[in-house]
Amino acid sequence: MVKRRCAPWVAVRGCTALACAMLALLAANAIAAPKTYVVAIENMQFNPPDLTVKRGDRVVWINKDIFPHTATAETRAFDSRSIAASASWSYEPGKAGTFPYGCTFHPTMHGALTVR
Ligand SMILES: [Cu+2]
Repeated sequence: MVKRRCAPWVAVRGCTALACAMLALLAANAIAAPKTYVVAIENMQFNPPDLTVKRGDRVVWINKDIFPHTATAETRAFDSRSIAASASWSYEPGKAGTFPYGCTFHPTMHGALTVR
């Protein structure tokens, strides 16, 4: 029979494989639950300009200006293409790294997405 390690807060003598498995599942869910982050595009700026997320999280760029913008990684790791006024674009990064990005329409606009 395989012995399993159990979390210390579980009564040592009462620890069963099932209890351990359930705890592990709960812990995994708590850690892995993806989050959604919003980057507002407003007044020709990305806000926040720098954002750090985890792989599998969702990032939503919302264009609050009255003209289109893009969120385009310098490496082209992601590219929203044109985001119309009042529209949004979402992206779920799958690769870790730091991705400087900008708007292809407005070269003064810069941001950075870091994925862990
Ligand atoms: Cu722009």
